[in-house]
Amino acid sequence: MTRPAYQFNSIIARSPSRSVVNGLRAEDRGNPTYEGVKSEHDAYVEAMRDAGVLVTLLPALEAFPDSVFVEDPALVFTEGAILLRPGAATRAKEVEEISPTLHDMFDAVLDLPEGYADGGDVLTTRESVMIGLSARTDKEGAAALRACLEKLGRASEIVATPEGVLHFKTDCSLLDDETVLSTDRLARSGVFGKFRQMIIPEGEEPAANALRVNDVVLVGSDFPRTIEMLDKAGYMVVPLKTTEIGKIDAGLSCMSLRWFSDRM
Ligand code: CIR
Repeated sequence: MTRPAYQFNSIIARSPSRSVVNGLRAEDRGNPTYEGVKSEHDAYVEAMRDAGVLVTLLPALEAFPDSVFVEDPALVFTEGAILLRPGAATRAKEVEEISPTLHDMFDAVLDLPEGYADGGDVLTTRESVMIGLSARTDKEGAAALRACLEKLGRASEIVATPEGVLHFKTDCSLLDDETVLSTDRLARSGVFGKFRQMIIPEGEEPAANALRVNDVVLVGSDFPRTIEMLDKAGYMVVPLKTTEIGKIDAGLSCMSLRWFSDRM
């Protein structure tokens, strides 16, 4: 039996830069403060350690406001890493910045050869890797990514992200190997046919970007009805503040690359 898709012993995170206040956003709801993002990031790293993972914390990169969101320029698995081609021009060079770390930590490091793909569009489940098409991940990138995943022995499928939603995982997360947490708009598209689905209460859509790590589910603390729903369903919820990163369209998966390393 293969290991659960949410079992991790290692993550890579990157400290936020002061320039994070200029992070990309679809709609301007005011700049986040650096201090606020830093404190949300510190609590996240601490929660990860408490969940039992070894944290590799990379230094802040002032030239890249969104570089704290390390999930987007790469993908990591026990079998190896893939350097992606982020769909936002200001984020493209984050790949070069994370590349040396991945080459140090993984035996196999593949490069996406063409197209565009962001890690935020990729949901790893036990059976397959779901790749959501979005404004950041195009068909060419998704097809090239499938080929890279095949080299790592991973089955994959290409799915749609609802119109106007930044990333596929903006609207969903894995709760366990049989269950996803999803917004109603994404669930209605039928992509999660094989899964049990828990639907985000109306008005708390940003809570969908939660994160299962080992025994716990990290959930934004601004979303009490989602927390209550998961708690009642028996999940061990760790609420974390995401108010500041939420202003630049980020949630809990964005701030780490997670994998089970068999080097440990
Ligand atoms: C961006 O637009 O790229 C950042 N402001 C937010 C990235 C969030 N990343 C993620 O959901 N994986």
